[in-house]
Amino acid sequence: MPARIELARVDLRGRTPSTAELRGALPRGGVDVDSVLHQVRPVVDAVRERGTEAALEFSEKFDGVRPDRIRVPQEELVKALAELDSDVRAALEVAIERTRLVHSDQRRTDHTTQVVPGGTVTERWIPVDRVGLYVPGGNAVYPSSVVMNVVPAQIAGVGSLVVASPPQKNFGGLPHPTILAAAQLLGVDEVWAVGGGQGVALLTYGGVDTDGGELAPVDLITGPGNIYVTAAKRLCRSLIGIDSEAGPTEIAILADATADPIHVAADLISQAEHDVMAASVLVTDSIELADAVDEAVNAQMATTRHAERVATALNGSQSGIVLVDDVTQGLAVVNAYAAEHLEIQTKDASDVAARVRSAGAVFVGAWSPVSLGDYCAGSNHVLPTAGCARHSSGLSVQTFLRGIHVVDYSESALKDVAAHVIALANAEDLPAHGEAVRLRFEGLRTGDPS
Ligand code: HSO
Ligand code: ZN
Repeated sequence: MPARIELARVDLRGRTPSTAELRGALPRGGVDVDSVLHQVRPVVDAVRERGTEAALEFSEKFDGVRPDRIRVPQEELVKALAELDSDVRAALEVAIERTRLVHSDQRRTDHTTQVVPGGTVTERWIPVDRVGLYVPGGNAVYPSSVVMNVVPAQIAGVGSLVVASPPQKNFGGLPHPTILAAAQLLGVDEVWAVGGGQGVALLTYGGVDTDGGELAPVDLITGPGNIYVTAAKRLCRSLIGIDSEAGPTEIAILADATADPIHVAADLISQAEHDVMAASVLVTDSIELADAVDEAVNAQMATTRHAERVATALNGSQSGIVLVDDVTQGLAVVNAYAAEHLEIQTKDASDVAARVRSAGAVFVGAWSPVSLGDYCAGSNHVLPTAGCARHSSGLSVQTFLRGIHVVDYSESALKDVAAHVIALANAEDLPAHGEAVRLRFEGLRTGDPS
């Protein structure tokens, strides 16, 4: 039986904390990626130099299995889907359908702005050519994360997509069958059995498979991973793009006396289940609710499956209850904290939610728990953690697009603005910039051979 849960209390009532104090009110957990860079760098270097052979050696060393080949044969994908539990399949189909629905509305259209007569700037949105989606193996096998990464990439129009996931000893050196089934359901036919730092490196540099097939390098790698995967992404990021570095998951709940403590407790536990470093934070102006949530959390601990992990997360300094004067002060706290997930369980929840400025995703009212968003709301569950919601958004179609400005000016349109270009070029002591415009109209001034 795990220890009793004692959610730490931070009392801000009667105080007007500064932004810095608000941000510091709850310490954040995190992982020190820098500390493993020296271990991962030789792995990345070896794969760059020796390709697939090095990747297979590391798989043998770290995953305990050496797959016959990196690319999973098509028939294994078909088989995995055929053998997938029918309830899981039905649930994934609903998740895919709803996620597609929401993400379809994120498509961007090209737009041309007529700046002056004869002068236009067009913004073209072009999908990344080839994307690698990393999917962890090990304890956390999340087919839902395959959906959340693949759907926006497909809707963006990414033409070539590869899923990479560690080979599993128990599954004959293939990635976890649920991952294979999810890929097949989504129409992704290229799956590689390679994970860890070597997986990221192979996606970055490409290689030749054991049967001579090409393992083409990608342009962008998305998807979560452990500290070694994150370190490898950091090391490879000049060659490839990466999504943001995900930290431990977080849930903040802004609740008042109208909230149901049993629901609040269940939601706090739900995200704590991910990770001993997960953060579960209740912000409330009701002592009665805080006390009732404490009770409810401990009552629910008796039956929760991952009790040890949950207890460690909830008793950690990154989790707790913040007491505030009222909902307005509560909003200041949650906006400063900028949680990955924020639930609003107050009176007039939609109005309160409209005042949120920083959160990865907001869940409004009693019937929109984070678990819904993790799987079947249609929203994306790859969200900014560690306060990054102050400046970043979650994964979306936009992640997989590049906007290119196409500048098209006529002779007269350029001539009209030439003096301004020249003035700014001179002001920046870059006269050759100005000259490139001037000589188009006046010819060469010095050293002109004609
Ligand atoms: N809550 C996690 C995503 C997830 N939950 C996957 C269940 N499976 C981070 O947003
Ligand atoms: Zn979750």
